[in-house]
Amino acid sequence: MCCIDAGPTISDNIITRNQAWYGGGIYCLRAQPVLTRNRILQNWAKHDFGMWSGWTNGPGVYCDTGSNAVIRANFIAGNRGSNGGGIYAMCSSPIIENNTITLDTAIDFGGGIFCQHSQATIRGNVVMLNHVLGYMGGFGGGIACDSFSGTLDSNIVAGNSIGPYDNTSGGGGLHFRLSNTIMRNNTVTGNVVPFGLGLGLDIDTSTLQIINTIIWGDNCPGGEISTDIIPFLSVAFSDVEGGWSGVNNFDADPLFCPEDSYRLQVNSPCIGAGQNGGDVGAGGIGCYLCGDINGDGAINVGDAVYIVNYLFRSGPPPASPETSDLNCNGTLNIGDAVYIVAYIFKSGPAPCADCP
Ligand SMILES: [Ca+2]
Ligand SMILES: [Ca+2]
Repeated sequence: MCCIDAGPTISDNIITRNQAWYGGGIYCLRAQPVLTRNRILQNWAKHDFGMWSGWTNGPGVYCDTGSNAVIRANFIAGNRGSNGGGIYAMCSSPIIENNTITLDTAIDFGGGIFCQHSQATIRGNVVMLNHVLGYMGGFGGGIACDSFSGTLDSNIVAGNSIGPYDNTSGGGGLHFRLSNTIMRNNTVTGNVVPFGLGLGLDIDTSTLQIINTIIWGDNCPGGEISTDIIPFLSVAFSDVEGGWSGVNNFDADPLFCPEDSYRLQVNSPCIGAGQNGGDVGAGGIGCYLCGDINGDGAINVGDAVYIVNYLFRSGPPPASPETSDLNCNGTLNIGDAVYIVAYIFKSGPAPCADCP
């Protein structure tokens, strides 16, 4: 799709396996579209033009000059290009919120999101398992920001990676260069840089204020945070593995729930440890019970009704996909509805009883 000088609402589409020089899935120029609830999957930014053939920018969504797109509640996965695997913004001001951005690949910057010469509000997203190849140095396995200003609030940035090709790479989770950013209530964890500067969070000549954020469990040789100009970095009320100087920071296992939602167990040290007694991190409190599809804390007929509504009547999605796959076959479908009915009414096996 291509939006030039336009402001359409683009919702509930599946946009998959397309290829373009810029913006494999959706390209915007001087546009103000609202993109919502789309599935933008496995698109490529690539051209095949003689000796210049190669990967290009923004394979999923590309916001080019003067685009103030609202990108909300989309599932953006498996896209591939040179920069900004899921979303690429250049000289634009997008609002990027409540999206799931996963399994996207970039060569150089921003496996999930890359904002360059842009302002953005990046809020409530799950940016997970994206990858930067980094043949000649790669930055920001999850999110990269270059000449950026904006806010990152309540995002989960987890399990993103760079490499393993070059030892000048940095920022398995996030990378900032020449940027001015406030980060509040994010969870940054499980990001990987096998070689190089390492680091969950790499900060190059930038002003960055980090509040109420978990930066923990990233697998990087240099530690959780790398920065060249420490005076412009302020970290407060945050849980940083290995510790970090600043007001009310701490270094303690955040006690994530076992279902990989990055929610916090009820005895987590992050609860109430934030500014003004708020919580630290993005994931919410309390673990999901396997089989509690509607997330009300109990397993009963309400959960059977909920999953049938979701599968057949466009009802809201389960509170946690992981704990709603009752028969543990990796998908949510009628089999799970049958399973919970059998458990409640026919003494069938307990939800997730056969899970590894
Ligand atoms: Ca329930
Ligand atoms: Ca299932």
